[in-house]
Amino acid sequence: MAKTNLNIKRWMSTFSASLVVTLSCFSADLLATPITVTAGSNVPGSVYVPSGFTGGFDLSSSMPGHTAQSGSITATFVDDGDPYSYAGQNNSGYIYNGCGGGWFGCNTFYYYQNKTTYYYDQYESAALQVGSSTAGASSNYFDTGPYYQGSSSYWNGNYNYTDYYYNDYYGYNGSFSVTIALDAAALSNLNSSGGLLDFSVFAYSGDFLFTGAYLTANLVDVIPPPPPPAVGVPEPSPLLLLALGLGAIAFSARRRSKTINC
Ligand SMILES: [Ca+2]
Ligand SMILES: [Ca+2]
Repeated sequence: MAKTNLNIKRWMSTFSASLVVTLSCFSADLLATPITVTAGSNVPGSVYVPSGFTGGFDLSSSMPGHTAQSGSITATFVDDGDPYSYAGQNNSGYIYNGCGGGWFGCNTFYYYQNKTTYYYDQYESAALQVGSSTAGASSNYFDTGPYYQGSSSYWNGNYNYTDYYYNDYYGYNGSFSVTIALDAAALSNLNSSGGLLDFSVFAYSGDFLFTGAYLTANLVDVIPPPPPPAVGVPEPSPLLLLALGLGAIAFSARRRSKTINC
C-alpha cells in the first residue's frame, strides 16, 4: 500500500510539471512582441498650403493578423519664402558738437542720425488633425539685428548732417514640424478600415509648404477567440480518468517488479 501511494505521488508530480510547461507555452503565444511599422502619406512632394487639404496613410499590407495599439503622425513644413514687408523706420537723432563742447567757441556743428529700416517676415502656423485631435506648430522667430548699410552727409544751410543707414530683417521662417499621437478615434478608424487613416493639414496663419508626413504604428497580434466546445462528444468522467490513472500505476508497478525479479 505504501508503494502504491509513492507511485501516485510520482504520477501527480509528473502531471503537475507537464501542466506548468503547457501553461508557460500558452502564455508565450499570447504575449507576442509588438511590431512598429512606419508609412509615408499619399501626398507627393511639397504642397503649398494657403488654406488646407486632406491626405491619407495605408498600412493595409501590415494589418492582417494585427491590431494597432498606439501610434503617432508627424508632419513637416517649411516657410515658402515670404516677401519682406516694410515695417517702418526708426530715426534716432543726436547732436554732435564737433568742437568738443561750448556753443560759442566752435564754428561747425553737425547732426547725425541712425536710420533703421525694419523688414518683417510673415508668421506661419500650421495645424495637423487626425481622429478627434488637432495639434499645431509655427515657423521660427529670427532677428538679424541692425546691419550697417552706409551713410550720407549734407548741409542744410545751417548745419552739417550725416545719416547712417541700417536694415533689420526679422520675423518667422524656416522648417518646422508637428507630431500628434493617435487618439482613440484614430486607432478605431485605423483598425476598422484594415489600415487606412486620413489626416488633414490647414493653416492657422500665413502660408507655407507641407513637405511630408509619416505614420508610425505599434501593432500587436490579434488573439483569436477560443473555439467553441465540441457538440455531441461526451467528456470523460472523473471516475474513468481515475480508473485509467490507477491502471497505469498498477501496470508500471508490475513491470518494475518483473524487471527487479529479472
Ligand atoms: Ca514667414
Ligand atoms: Ca510664408
